[in-house]
Amino acid sequence: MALDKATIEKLAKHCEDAELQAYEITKITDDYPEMTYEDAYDIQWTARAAKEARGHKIVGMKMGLTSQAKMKQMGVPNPCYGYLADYFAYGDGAEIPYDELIHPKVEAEIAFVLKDDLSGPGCHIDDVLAATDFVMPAVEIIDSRYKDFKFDLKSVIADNSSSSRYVSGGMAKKANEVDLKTLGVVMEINGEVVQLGAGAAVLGHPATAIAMLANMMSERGEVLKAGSYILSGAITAATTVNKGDNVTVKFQDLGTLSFKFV
Ligand code: 0L1
Ligand code: MG
Repeated sequence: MALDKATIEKLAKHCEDAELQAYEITKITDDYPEMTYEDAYDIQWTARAAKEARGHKIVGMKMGLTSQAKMKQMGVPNPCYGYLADYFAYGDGAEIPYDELIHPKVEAEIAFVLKDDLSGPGCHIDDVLAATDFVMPAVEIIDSRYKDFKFDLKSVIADNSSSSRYVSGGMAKKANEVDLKTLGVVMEINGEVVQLGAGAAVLGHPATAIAMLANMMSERGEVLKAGSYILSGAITAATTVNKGDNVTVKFQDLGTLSFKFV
C-alpha cells in the first residue's frame, strides 16, 4: 500500500461527491501516481462503507471490462469489479433522470442472482452455475466520473468501476435453461438497432466473470452472499445515450426490457 488511511478516506469522498453531485474529476493517479491496486480497492470499499453508514443497502456487485475488446479499447490489462447500491436499481419501463448522471453509456448484460454463498479462491464456472438461483436480462448504465471517460485501471477501480445505475427486466430463468454462451442480444435506441452481441463476449461465458469476481473478492477475505444480484459484464459495446433516449434490449429466450432517460 502506498496511501495512508487519511488519504484513502479523502479520495473515497472525492470520488463519491463527484458521483452524487454528477460532476467530472481528473483521474486520481494524476495526483497520486504511487497508488496501488490495493489502495484503489480500499478507496472503493471506503466509499461503499460510507453509503452503508448513511443507510443505503448494497444489493449486489458488477464485473467490468470483461471483454478483450473493451480492455483494449480502454487500454487496461484486467477486468475490475464494483458494488451496486440500492438507489442504482431500476425496473423495466423505468424513467431514469438523466441530469443525475454525467455522460452515461449503456451496456447489455446478464444478471446472476445467487441462492448460495460463493467464495474463492479456486471458484470455477461450475460452482457459479450451481450457486445461481436464476439469470435475467439487465442493462448497466456506466458513468465514469472521470473527464471524457479517460482513466487507467487503478483510477477506475477507485471510482467503483463506473457503476451508476442498472435496469432489470425480461424473464428470469434457471441458468441451465439457456445457453448463456450463444445467447443473442439486440440493442435499439429510439427504434434504431445500435448494438448486437452474444453472451460469449463476456470472457467466453458470463459465468466465468462471476467466478473471477468471487476469486478477486477472496483476496480481501470477502464472499458473494446468497441473494446477491451480480452484473456479469457487457455483451455489447458501451453506447452513449442522451436525455430523451428510449433504450430497448431484446435478449434471446429471456424477453425484452425498455427504459427511457428523462
Ligand atoms: O465494463 C464496465 O462495466 C465498465 C467498467 C469501467 C470502465 C468504463 O467505465 O468503461
Ligand atoms: Mg458493465
